[in-house]
Amino acid sequence: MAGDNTIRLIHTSDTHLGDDWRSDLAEAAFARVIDSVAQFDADALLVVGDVFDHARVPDRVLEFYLAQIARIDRPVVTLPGNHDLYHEESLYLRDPFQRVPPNFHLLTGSAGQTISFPELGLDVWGRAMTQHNPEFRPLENMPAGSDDRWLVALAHGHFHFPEDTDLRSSPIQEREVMEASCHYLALGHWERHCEVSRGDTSAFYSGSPLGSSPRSGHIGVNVVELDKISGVTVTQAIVPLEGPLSLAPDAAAVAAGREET
Ligand SMILES: [Mn+2]
Repeated sequence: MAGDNTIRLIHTSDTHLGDDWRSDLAEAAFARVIDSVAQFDADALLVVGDVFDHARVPDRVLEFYLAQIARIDRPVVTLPGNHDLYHEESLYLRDPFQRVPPNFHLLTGSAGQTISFPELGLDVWGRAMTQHNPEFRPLENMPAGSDDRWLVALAHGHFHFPEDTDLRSSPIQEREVMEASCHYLALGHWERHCEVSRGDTSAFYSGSPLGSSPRSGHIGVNVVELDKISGVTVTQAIVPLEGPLSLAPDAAAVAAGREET
């Protein structure tokens, strides 16, 4: 099963904007994520939770996020995580989010929500986290996929390996990944890049831009190819924080990044 077109997505998470310790660095890293969307000619950007470090970040930081999104003309889908929960006191309900760029999309449905991009043949699904506890299951209620559209699921939570005996908050179980109906499962919550594909489901943590890069002074993002012939291919791209970006992907850097996984 696959979509009947070919698209490319950039997947990131855990940008922690407004981090009290290294706010400037977190912002520089996210600006570079935005640059990478154009560099890799991606069709959309996925930001899978913990976009902001805590609920009290100043409005300036929220405005920074939206201004960065406004720099590109591709859809940007944001999923709230445990640092930026979606509830009645959520930062996503504050004033700056009353004036969002047209390409900004926020998953707000706590029981699950699909945002469709017909021009891309793409459905993006996710559950907005309202509480970070063992009862919240990020993959619960994922809809069935269709035969002619890509289904990409966003989930912010903790993947449980078979040897993990204690149940963590926002758990994601191996069986749930294996049985997931999506073509690609874009995960957030972990700092590091990590593949947790099971069965026919391609599932990856992007890691945070800075935490996932094996090279200092660089960021890592996941480049996700959804190809109607070859299916799903995920590559970790390593992008320098400063300096010009080449228009073509840096193949050597991409290869170096993969060795670290
Ligand atoms: Mn988290």
